[in-house]
Amino acid sequence: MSSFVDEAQLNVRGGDGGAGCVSMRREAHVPKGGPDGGDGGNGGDIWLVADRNVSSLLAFRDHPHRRATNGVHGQGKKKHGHGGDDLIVKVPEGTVVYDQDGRVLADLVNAGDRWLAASGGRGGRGNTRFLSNKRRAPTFAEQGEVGEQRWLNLELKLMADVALVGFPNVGKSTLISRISAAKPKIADYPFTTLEPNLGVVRMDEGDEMVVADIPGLIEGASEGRGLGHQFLRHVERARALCLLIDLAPTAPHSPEEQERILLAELENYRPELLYRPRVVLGSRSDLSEDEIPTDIITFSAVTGDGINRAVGAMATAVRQARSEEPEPEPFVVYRPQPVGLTVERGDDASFIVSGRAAERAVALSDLTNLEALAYVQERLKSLGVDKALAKAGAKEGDVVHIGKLSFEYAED
Ligand SMILES: Nc1nc2c(ncn2[C@@H]2O[C@H](COP(=O)(O)OP(=O)(O)OP(=O)(O)O)[C@@H](O)[C@H]2O)c(=O)[nH]1
Ligand SMILES: [Mg+2]
Repeated sequence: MSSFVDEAQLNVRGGDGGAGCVSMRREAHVPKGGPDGGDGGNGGDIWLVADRNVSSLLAFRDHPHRRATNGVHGQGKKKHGHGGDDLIVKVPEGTVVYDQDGRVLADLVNAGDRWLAASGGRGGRGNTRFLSNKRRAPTFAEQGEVGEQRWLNLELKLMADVALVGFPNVGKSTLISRISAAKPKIADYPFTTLEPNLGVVRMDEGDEMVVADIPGLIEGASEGRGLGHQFLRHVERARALCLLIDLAPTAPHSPEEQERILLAELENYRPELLYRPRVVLGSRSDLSEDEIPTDIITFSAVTGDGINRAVGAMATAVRQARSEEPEPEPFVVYRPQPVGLTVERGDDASFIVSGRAAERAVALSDLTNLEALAYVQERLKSLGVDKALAKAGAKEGDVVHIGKLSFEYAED
């Protein structure tokens, strides 16, 4: 089945971490209480999850921003802030996620596949955590880390939920143009449609289904007549089938004959097609002059009569098909986190240190507080930053940058 490509941009932002609290215990009869500032909560993460009931990326077209909630700040009396809620963003099965440079980050093929799109910021630790023998009354706490933020490009490669199967000129393209945003060519002669058109059709409760308008089939299609195989190939990967029977008097066969021929062609091509959930609809009912067989739902795409019923019947077949499909094992896509420590030379002979832990230590700290600054230096040393700088050839007085922190290297 030719795939239908839909594209959208999405901006995701994890929640910010809450700040740690600086607080000292105050109690009657205890003149010098120790620190009791609680930690800030972590910001919420954003996950993209493939969902069978979402059929397009339309939801992102006008509203491309998604944000998870922030962590709450810590408080005195060792009260920790609540973490922010994770945000689940539903995308259609078959959504491929790219970064701004066109690299594939995730491929969410089956319902339940999930991918961490943006991590929430870590909550800052309260001053209680910086208590040590040397530091009896820490006057600093960590700030919350800002949530990860980025633009993603989403691309959808999807298959149809239901294929419209019928003789040429029965009104397949007219129907899809009426129930979706698809704009296929419509004309009063056979074989107007030569390539499938896909349209997203709204069902109830916000669910959507993808309908494929395919070229008309004729008797002998399974033996290759009228480009038969090429067209039948399009039917193959649809979850459900919708047979359109022309009720107009100009139809080349009676309604019963049309249904019989279409089923025979499908069976001849791939017998298993007969086991797909299917619905039979009578089209162009406004032109009909004869008694209509009562067992089929009829509609007119021109007058709109019976259209809702027709869509409802298609939706029922699609729901049945979706429920009969085995649930695939959900698959979690992890993006490897860059780890370790790297030291690079800047243009101006300075040194640039990067690495998650080191950058984090700097980002979380209030660098205007001398005690906090002393703590960061200790922390960087324990992470091996000093050694890495020495190894990279840093000399006394060279400028070093780590995130927002810049300082002069001192050999000790
Ligand atoms: N009166 C009436 N005419 C219709 C109706 N639906 C479609 N038509 C007309 O029937 C003709 C064929 O419609 P199409 O939608 O192109 O038919 P199709 O099944 O897509 O045809 P192919 O692409 O050739 O297979 C057009 O002239 C339509 O305007 C209907 O409900 N009532
Ligand atoms: Mg057509």
